[in-house]
Amino acid sequence: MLPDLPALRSEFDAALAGARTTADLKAIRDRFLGRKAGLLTALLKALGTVAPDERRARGAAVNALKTDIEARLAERESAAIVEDVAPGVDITLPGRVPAFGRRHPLTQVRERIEDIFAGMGYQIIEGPELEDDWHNFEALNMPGDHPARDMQDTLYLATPMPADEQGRRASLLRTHTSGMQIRYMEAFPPPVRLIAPGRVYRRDNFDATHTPMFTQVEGLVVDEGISLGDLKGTLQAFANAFFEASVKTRLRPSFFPYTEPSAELDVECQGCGGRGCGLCKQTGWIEVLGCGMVHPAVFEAVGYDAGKYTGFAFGVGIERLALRLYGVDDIRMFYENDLRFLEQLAP
Ligand code: 2U9
Repeated sequence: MLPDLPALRSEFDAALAGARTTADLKAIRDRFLGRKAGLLTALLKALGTVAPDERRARGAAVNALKTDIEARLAERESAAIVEDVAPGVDITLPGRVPAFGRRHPLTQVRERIEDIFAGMGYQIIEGPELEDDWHNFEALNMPGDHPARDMQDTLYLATPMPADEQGRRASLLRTHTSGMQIRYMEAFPPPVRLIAPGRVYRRDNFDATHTPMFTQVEGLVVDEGISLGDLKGTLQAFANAFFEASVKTRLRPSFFPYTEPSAELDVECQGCGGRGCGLCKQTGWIEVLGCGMVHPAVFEAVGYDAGKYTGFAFGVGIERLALRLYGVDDIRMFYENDLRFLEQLAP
């Protein structure tokens, strides 16, 4: 008695539904399609015993079932490999895309500046944010009556100490990273070629253009025969690298107590090519940094021979540069950690 085809089909359906691994499927393939003992193979062999007038229809039905079983097995066999790899887990599902973090725009700007100067052979030095009066002011040609030392501008720490030591040993939050260059020169003889990045503090309230903390990168080069030409050439090379173009620059006279002469470096606005736009407030120029030749009084303070050595220094405010670079109109945006803002400034 030949098994009837609908029963065979139901048995196959049930077996397939229960199969998970390639081994399960192989067992099903052997049972139904096996060359020697396969049920379908047996049915096809048995066609010879079927009455001639039924043989044609029976043959077609058996072949149709065989074709169907083959197709459905093949489909499941490719999927089952997946079960072998990770049972119970469908690894063909699209993966979850992890949320990628990114470096903060201020970090990107700082690292960009660091990379450029490191590429020119500069050391990168870092040091304490808590500074003393000597390193932050006195050694930088800012004596006791200098306005920048005023309580209005500088954040001092209440450190108990004898009144006569107040001035010299006062602890303060550094108002620039220049103290690091003083420390370096106190410890090492020339030549000097370094940058000092870091956070600095000023007694400001939050508004669109001020924060009580901001980030600087300062640079210092000291050797015999260092000239204003070296400063200009270095800053031009820096500006070209930073803006990835041969940019037009200009030096404007300025004043800092620790440099003489002093200047500010402007770069032609990359947004409008110097014609004037919102980014450069219609001036055609972007103010990038302050700089100058190191004041001889600074060399004297650290014990360098001011008759023998000259040097240049510069300072960049990262936030202010980033504001101009990205066309952001409120510095506070950099500190609010609003991803809608930060993601717009992704590289
Ligand atoms: C030593 C001698 C000289 C560092 C300099 C500037 C000019 C400057 C500002 C940029 C924007 C401060 O962050 S800001 O507000 N800085 O313009 N900085 S020259 O001069 C030095 C530093 C160290 C020993």
